[in-house]
Amino acid sequence: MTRKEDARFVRGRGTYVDDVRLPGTLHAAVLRSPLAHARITAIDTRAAEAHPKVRVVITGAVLADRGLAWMPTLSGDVQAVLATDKVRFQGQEVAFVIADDPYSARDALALVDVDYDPLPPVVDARTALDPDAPVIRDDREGRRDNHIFDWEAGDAAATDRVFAGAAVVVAQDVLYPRVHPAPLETCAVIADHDVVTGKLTVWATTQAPHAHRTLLATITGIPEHRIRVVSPDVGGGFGNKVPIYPAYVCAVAGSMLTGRPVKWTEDRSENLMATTFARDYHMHGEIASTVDGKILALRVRVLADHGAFNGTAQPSKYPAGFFHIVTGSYDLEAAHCSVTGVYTNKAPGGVAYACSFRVAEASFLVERLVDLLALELDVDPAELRMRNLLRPEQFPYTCSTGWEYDSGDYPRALALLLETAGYRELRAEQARRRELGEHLGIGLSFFTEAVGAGPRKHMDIVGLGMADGAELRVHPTGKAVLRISVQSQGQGHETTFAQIVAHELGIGPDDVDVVHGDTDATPFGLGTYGSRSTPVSGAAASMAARKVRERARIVASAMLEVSPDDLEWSPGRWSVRGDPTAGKSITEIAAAAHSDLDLPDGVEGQLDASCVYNPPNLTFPFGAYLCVVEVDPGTGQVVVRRFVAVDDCGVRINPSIVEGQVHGGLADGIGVALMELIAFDPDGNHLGGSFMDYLLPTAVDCPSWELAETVTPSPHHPLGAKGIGECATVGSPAAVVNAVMDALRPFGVRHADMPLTPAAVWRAIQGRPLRG
Ligand code: MCN
Ligand code: CUN
Repeated sequence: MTRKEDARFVRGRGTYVDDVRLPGTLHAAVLRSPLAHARITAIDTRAAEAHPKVRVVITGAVLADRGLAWMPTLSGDVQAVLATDKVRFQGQEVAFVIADDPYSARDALALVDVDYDPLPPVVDARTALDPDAPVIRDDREGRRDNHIFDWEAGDAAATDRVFAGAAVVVAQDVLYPRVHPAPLETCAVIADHDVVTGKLTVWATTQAPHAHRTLLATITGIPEHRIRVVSPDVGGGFGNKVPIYPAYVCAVAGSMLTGRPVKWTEDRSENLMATTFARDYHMHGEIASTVDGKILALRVRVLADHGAFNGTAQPSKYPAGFFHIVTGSYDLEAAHCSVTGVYTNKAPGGVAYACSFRVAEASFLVERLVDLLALELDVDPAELRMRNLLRPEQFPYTCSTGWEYDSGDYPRALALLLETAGYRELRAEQARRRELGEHLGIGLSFFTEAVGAGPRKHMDIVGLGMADGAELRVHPTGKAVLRISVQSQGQGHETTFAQIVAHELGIGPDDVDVVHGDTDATPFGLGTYGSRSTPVSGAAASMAARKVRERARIVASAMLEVSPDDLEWSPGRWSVRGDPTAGKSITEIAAAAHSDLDLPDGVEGQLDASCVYNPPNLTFPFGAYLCVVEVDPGTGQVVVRRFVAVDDCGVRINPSIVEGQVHGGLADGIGVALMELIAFDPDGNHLGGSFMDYLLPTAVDCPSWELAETVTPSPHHPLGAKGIGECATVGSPAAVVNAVMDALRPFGVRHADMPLTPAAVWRAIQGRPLRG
């Protein structure tokens, strides 16, 4: 089925926040810090306020008077809404200017005079804990360092014992650099506070409208039932639109101050400089094995750069997200990982960009280590993986860091990959080409993803348990409307969720409309990230539809004057067991449920049903990827020749949407591996503030993807589906980097950090690798 929403998108009829026009709207612009670390000694707003079109200039002091200068982050920290004491990263919000039009607001920024007293910045996370490092968060009571948290998983002692006895140990420092989700639509908001009713309506481009409503209530003190968050069409999220940003709070404050709607739209540089980044993990990994390549254990230490405020968006018990899935797809005797989070003078946030809460970093590290082990043992990396993958009979499998993998057949996926790619022939071609002095590289990766957070007992964000609601209304004519808590940013929920209901009720997907992105019109839920929509909300939709089906059975039994137990279901119809001609369709039953029929007990009239789905576990999709590159040693240029991907996300609701998700994620992987980087100079100046500097992959950089699939249903999801949205972004960077390292093997290169730009590759060949 093709995507329902594309009919409006390809006609330019989508409605994004910027398309929302409210009468009397004022426009805002944000004044940002030019320095990475400085004390603010004075702010003079008089000239800006004198601008004929400026209505209000909001500073930290104005917010402080209303208790709004600081706001909670998603990780239990606080973040400055507008700086009062210091600025802590370049691009930090200092003042919010509201004017009659966006151009005047921008112009007036130049009229705000801020005196800064520069402080030395912490730019390299590896120096953040030095005793003489400048203290970034001197606002924190009793804390005089840049330390945020220490966290560990696994059994350290058992792991040390296995390492002590292991014949082979390979170690490597691996940087997963800071990258950015960079959605095409930047962040935007319109806040409209009605002074008469006290109702606040916020149009925002968000992935989690309900969570934002709760947060806005907490921050502003406006009662939650008087807040409505509307997230219309969203032009890409990739995690960038999970948090609340300071300008959103300023827009609310601005609307309360002016009594008018206040609109703010970020530009590209602001988005790249100041909104949530991804990764920035300095990892040290060790892998232990026997001489014949049985992998025994993994030991990992991480230094995590969280920027100036700890605003990572992940379940609160997991400060390093799901990084402890670093054991990957292998059967290990022991594993231990520890993560230390530090503050630096960089933009806050973290985790975003199709990462599944740090599975991206974990998966990249273990797949690099396995390749390095193959190099050390001089065995084929495919062979080494095949020998060590979990076997199907081991599922459900509890790994040494505590995850319970629900289902999988890993050897089958790897075998399919090798066959689809023609692995043996590829290796033969590589050998031939090497003799000609050409540098073909073949890289593999195998990943296990963990998506679909909760269960709510173990997982919450700011105290909100991770479960999702769905409400299904069936109209008298049998047409249905599904209301869901998750919010599509391009994933096609209007199509797939209609398909889920259609499948359960045996009606056409065109007979089901999906409503999302409006807190007044949808049930509460935690929203779309961590590829949780299908595993959690999809399950809620399915269970609500099954309740409708059961209700329909009772109505049908009254219509047919038989016991409900004597009815059997076939798609779209309840009929008398053994007599398929005596039956009633869902459409007939819906009409009867709204009619003057005497309804039996258990049906109040109508067929509507709802469900709050609390997942029993995450789902664990997996995949095997292979990348073929050619490297020009003269220039360091890498060209991706082929990319073969086998994905298993359980039952696929819409195969073409799944393929689209995989295509996008593979492109992300090429971007991260070869070109994307948020870099800083030693003063903390941000060096990637436009798409000229922050390179995104285009079609030219991508080969024609070669996809294959296996289907291992999730045993606990009602439809057997697992999430797919982030799989390819998680799994693909390792395949690309492993391919480049394979190509560089004749030069004795073992490892080089991403992004493998021509300069980085050339330096690696020269034996002088660029270091993060
Ligand atoms: N699907 C399916 N069968 C499955 C699994 C999924 O048909 N077995 C369908 C789903 O029903 C849905 C799509 O594939 O239409 C993705 O589903 P899912 O894996 O549940 O992921 P989410 O919908 O929760 O999307 C979130 C995920 C994340 S976290 C990021 S980041 C990301 C991604 O999706 N951001 C995206 N893909 C994106 N795609 C687009 N176009 N834009 C983004 O911002
Ligand atoms: Cu980690 S980016 Mo997605 O979960 O929104």
